[in-house]
Amino acid sequence: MCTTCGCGSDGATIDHHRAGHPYVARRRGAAVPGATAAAGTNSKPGRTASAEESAVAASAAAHLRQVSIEQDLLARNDAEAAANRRAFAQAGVFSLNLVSSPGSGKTTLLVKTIERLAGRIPLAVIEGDQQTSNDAERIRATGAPATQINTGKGCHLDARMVGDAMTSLPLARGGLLMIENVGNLVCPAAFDLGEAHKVVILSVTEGEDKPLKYPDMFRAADLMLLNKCDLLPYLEFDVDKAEACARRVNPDIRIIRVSATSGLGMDEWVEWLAAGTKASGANQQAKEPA
Ligand SMILES: Nc1nc2c(ncn2[C@@H]2O[C@H](COP(=O)(O)OP(=O)(O)O)[C@@H](O)[C@H]2O)c(=O)[nH]1
Ligand SMILES: [Mg+2]
Repeated sequence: MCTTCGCGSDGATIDHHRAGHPYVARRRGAAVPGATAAAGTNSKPGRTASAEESAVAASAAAHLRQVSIEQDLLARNDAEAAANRRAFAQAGVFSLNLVSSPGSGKTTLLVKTIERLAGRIPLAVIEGDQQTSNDAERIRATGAPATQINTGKGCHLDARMVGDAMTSLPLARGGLLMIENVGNLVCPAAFDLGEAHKVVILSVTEGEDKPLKYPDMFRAADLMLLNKCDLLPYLEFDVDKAEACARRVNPDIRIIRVSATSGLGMDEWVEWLAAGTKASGANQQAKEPA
């Protein structure tokens, strides 16, 4: 269950492509632990609570239970994210979590990025969508390995899904793992996958004020790619205003203006990726005994 919208993740499936058959994500641990927090009724001995008092007590108990479930859920996700992060560090892999609304151009950007990195950096991709393996197929068409996660009714990837999916992907030292999250500017902000950075993609057809409307996501991201800049001549979109909105919620966010289709800004993005993979690979090598 998602803490934000209450959606479930029990129906998630992972297509371990190389295994040649769909794989149902294994369930580690128990289902969401039932919270048993009980609220006191504040009643005195010998006095029966009024209907209003009972309703207030029931509402308080429900609220406590909800808070407790959310804490359990996020704590469990954080533990699994920490395990993923250790695995990435041990493997010397630079991992990114690409988040955005649907249609901002994540898969197109990935395809173009893979084409530019060909022969330079070993990489793999995890694709997240509610249904279909269309995006994994688009990635595989480039020659890169990709695993598709279908979240069913779920609106975000969680650390468990990523931990399971990466078992069937080749992760080379000094390599790159790019995770395309489910298109959603809300819930993926709350779920750490163990990634080095969240990269938020905003496209110029979405409106300048999206960072103000969905601040959690822009606060959680270290880099914003402002995509589809090739369309600017045809739109009333104020780039400076969009960037100012992003910096209002996250003064440290780095921003690169790009167009996946025209190639604008792609050199800067690719160099950012290359620097990250180099640092991740070098960090690990430094820890290995000579
Ligand atoms: N004009 C333009 N269209 C783009 C660009 N990037 C993606 N698109 C288009 O946007 C649509 C959604 O792209 P897709 O990569 O599927 O988005 P995703 O849902 O975020 O993965 C497709 O029709 C793409 O061709 C871009 O830089 N410029
Ligand atoms: Mg996509």
